[in-house]
Amino acid sequence: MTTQRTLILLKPDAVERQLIGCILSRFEQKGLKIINLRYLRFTQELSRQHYAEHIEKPFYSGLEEYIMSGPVVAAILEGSEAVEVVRRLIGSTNGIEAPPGTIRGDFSLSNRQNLVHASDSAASAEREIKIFFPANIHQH
Ligand code: FUP
Repeated sequence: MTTQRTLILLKPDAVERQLIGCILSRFEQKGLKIINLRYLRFTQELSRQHYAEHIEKPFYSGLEEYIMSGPVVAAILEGSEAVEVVRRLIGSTNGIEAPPGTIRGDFSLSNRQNLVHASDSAASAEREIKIFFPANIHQH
């Protein structure tokens, strides 16, 4: 077992629906540690940086509009195999298809307003942690 860190975002629909505590609890109950946490708003520049792999996709403009539509919460989670464990906890992208018991499966009916982002690989986690927590990369 490898201890890993991963980056999660509670997206604008999660904040608007007052699900911050509820969603963070799911990760804490699993045994993952919240080792950093912040509240922020996406700019267009941050969206293009975070979602760089999607800029050319047809859904990008809608995705950007959504991610900038309200404040988000960013957190670093740490635990055994955290990247894979967190991806399993959130469920597949589309809330309609995500299995019951997953966060998206329990709380979302959308493939855009799906409440939470989580890094999809260790390399993505490293890249994304640096984006959202640039000052802290050497402190933990
Ligand atoms: P995921 O890794 O599950 O967050 O999903 P992707 O990286 O494939 O997509 C990133 C985000 O783009 C999703 F969370 C929601 C959004 N999206 C759309 O808005 N429309 C689509 O058709 C697909 C994804």
